[in-house]
This record gives sequence, C-alpha cells and structure tokens, in this order.
Amino acid sequence: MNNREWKMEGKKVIVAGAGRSGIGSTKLLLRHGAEVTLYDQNETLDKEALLKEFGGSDHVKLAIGNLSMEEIREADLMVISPGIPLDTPFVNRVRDAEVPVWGEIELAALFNKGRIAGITGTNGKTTTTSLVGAIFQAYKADSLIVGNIGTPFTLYADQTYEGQLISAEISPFQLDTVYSLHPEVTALLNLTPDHLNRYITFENYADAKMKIIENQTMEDSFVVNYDDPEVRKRAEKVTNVRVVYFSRIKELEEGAFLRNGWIIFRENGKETEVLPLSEIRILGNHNVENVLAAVAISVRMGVPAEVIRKAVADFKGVEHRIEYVRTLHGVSYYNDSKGTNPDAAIKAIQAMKGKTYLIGGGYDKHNTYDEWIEAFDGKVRCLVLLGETAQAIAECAKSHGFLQYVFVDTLEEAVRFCHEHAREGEDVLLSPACASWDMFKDFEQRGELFKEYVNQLEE
Ligand code: UMA
Repeated sequence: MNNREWKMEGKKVIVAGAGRSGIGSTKLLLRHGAEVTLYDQNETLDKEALLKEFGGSDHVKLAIGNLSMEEIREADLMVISPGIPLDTPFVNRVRDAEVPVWGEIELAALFNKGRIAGITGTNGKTTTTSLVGAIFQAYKADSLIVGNIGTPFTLYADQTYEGQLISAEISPFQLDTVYSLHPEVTALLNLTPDHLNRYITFENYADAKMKIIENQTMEDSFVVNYDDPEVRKRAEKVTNVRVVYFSRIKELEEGAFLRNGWIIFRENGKETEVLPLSEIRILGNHNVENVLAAVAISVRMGVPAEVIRKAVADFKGVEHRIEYVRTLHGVSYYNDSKGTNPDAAIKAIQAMKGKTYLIGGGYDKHNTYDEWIEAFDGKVRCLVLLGETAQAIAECAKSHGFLQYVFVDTLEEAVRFCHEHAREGEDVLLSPACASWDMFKDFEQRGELFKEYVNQLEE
C-alpha cells in the first residue's frame, strides 16, 4: 500500500526512541487517533516526565527497556527515531514480523501540505537551513524551520497549509527511513566522510544523502556545490531533477556565483545581482558557500532578490557554530560545539585569527584526524583533549610532530586549564571534531555547558 493512503485512526504504532523525534511523532499520531507504544532502550528515563508530554492521554503507553514480541506482532507500524541504528536487534525483529518501519520525517512528509526546501550535506546544514528559514520568514512570516536542526517536523507537519514555505534540515539518518518526502528544492552542500561508524563506507554515506532527491521531478531543483568534487561527480549523473549549481570559485553559466564582490544568480541568460559580499555578517569562506546555497534555494522557491538581500544582511549566524561567548583578560572564548567532525572543526580553526587553545575530542565516529591536525597551521598553542577519542587524537597529533597537547577529564577542567594558561590576545575555542554522545546528551548540551563554565570564570 502507498504510504500516503494510510489512515492513523485506531492503528497500533510503536514509536522507537523517546527523544525529540519520538515525542514529536507520538504527539502527531495521538492527534490522529493512533494507539502508541513509546519504546526506549534507556531504562533510566523519567517515565512520569515523559507521560506529562502527552497530557495524560490513555492512548499512549510506555515500553522502557523492553519491547515484547507480542507488542511487535500486534503493531501496524513502527516510527523510528534517527539516532537508532537500523541494524539494532529489535529493529530486525520488527522487520521480520513484516511491520513497516518509517522514520519521523516519513511520518511528517505524509501529513505535510507545505512547500519544502530540504537541505543536507556534511557541514553547513544548520547555518544554511537557518538562513533559508530567515529569508522565508522575511518573505512570509509564518514560514517554518524544522528537522535535524532541532525542531522535529512532526510537531508541525499536520498543521501546514498549501503554499507554506518550509526550510528543513535533513540528516542522512533521517533519509535512511524516508520514502515519500518530496521537497520542491533540495540542496547538497558538501560531502566529506562522517558517521562512518554507522555507514562503514563513504559511498554508503553519500548514497544516504542522495536519497533526498529520490521523489523530485524536472519541475523541481537540486542545488549543489560546484566546487566540491564528490558532490559534482554525483550531480552530473542526476537525470530526474533540474540541477542548479553554486560556486565560490567559478563564474557559472547558470546558478549562483561571485563576481566583483557580488553574489550573482544567472538563469536562462538573465542575471540578477543579489547582494554584495560586504553585507554578509557570518565569517569564513564556508559561510560564503552557505550564503550562495541559500540564495540559489530561495530564488528557486520564488523569493524576490530584494527580500533575500535584506534577510542575509540581517543574519547573525547560529548558536554553537563559532559562537562568540566572552572576552576575559584579553582572551576571547568561542563555542563551536557543532564542530562534530574533522571537516567542521577545520573550518573553525581556519576562521580563528589569533593563537588558540583548542578543546577537542569526544564520541568515536571512527573518523581520522590527520587533516584537522594539519590545518592547525601554527595557530594552535595547545590542544586540550577529552572524551573517548582523546588518545587517538593525541597519537595522530604526535605522528604529525604536534606535541603541545594535554589530557583533561571533564569539560569544566578543560575550561579552567585554558583560563589559567591563555595569555592576552589569545583565543579559546571548543571545536571537538567529534560528536558529543560519549559525555553529553547532544552537542547543544555540550555547548551550553561550555558557555556556562566560561561565564562562571572570575574576573
Ligand atoms: N535510543 C534508543 N536506542 C538507540 C539509540 C537511541 O532507545 O540505539 C533512544 C535514546 O535513549 C533517546 C532517544 O532514542 O531517548 C533519542 O533519539 P535520537 O537519538 O534519534 O534523538 P532525538 O532527540 O530524537 O533527536 C533527533 C536527532 N538526533 C540524531 O539524529 C542522533 C537530532 O539531531 C534532531 O535535532 C532531532 O531528532 C529533531 O529532528 C541531532 C544530531 O546530532 C542534532 N544529528 C546528527 C548530526 O547532525 O550529525 C545526525
């Protein structure tokens, strides 16, 4: 049966994962008359707090720690959270019982009536999704920003209306379990290795990202980075959707590019000068790329150039992304907790101007750190390491002749160490090159705590 024909009334649905996605999915399903079993493998979850989320509804029950075979056999559907690997044993049991497995975004896509710009890529997704959202909201105030950015799409999907603009950040984890999503415009910003503990090969990871265009047609657009060889190689083979390039380096016949300090969009031989680079407030070449992508996406979604120009000029960036925290005794502190892989962390260290105390390390995604260490380029005064990957990063640093590293046990200790050692004019940067899940709930919590510790430092 086509997923679009599903009616949720009276259906028995297992929602796997009681985090943000699971709560969003459960709420949507309850609004549409389903009977939900909310399953989570973390036995320490606060059941009462969780049930409060659903206003005491009789139509939701919790299965914390254990999901019985009976519950699986009785289910019509399972909606899975993106953080749960699809080869987890209970997922296999559900599949073996021939119960369909949808992602949270699949559920949202089936209820959505709006016009989606779906944005993916290894880095820059959050900044670009926020910027596109800001442009949409400058054009139409009720436009939405949803997805991997932190606001589950299911919270709003069934309240959208035809023509409503939606900027959606979509992660490969989400794309793994999506079948009906049909964005009008998609974007693939860049592709470098990430999440290899889940995908094993770069090819599998790239394939997961390319699923974003699966349901698009020639009426739709796929915005891609001309300057990224891995992206371009794949875009050149695409035949189902119109490809729209952006480039920071080359003047293009069609698409978004730079000339004489301006961002230009050219299409069907017609050129529009959208905005001067001098009006962009977010730092670094990678952010110029994000703006180029946002311009191409917004133009293809029909937003007028003057609206785009004003919204870009007003955009100040995103929390946890090279976010300025405070200056104490001439030392500036920056929070780049969103630097969850080496490529993102390279961009952050490149954006730093002074000598830097760099706090790194975290959850092990089986990435390699050579390029990150090479990018230090004499700027890193000391590498302060913590978390699961601390030892592996230190080994890698040593093999590159970089010996100024220390180990700490906690983030608070890292902040204290930097405070004691950094001199006036130097910077402190939290940019771990690793995910946060070994010591924190997520990168947001890691960034919040970092800011808290920095703000607690005495004058
Ligand atoms: N859980 C299990 N079994 C597992 C794994 C998790 O039961 O094997 C349970 C946990 O105990 C927890 C719940 O599942 O209670 C968490 O589910 P989740 O990890 O899917 O997290 P959510 O809170 O639902 O957040 C997810 C995204 N998280 C991941 O993809 C890991 C959030 O992206 C996203 O903002 C949110 O949905 C809303 O759409 C975060 C992220 O780090 C920011 N994304 C990765 C990235 O950007 O690189 C992909």
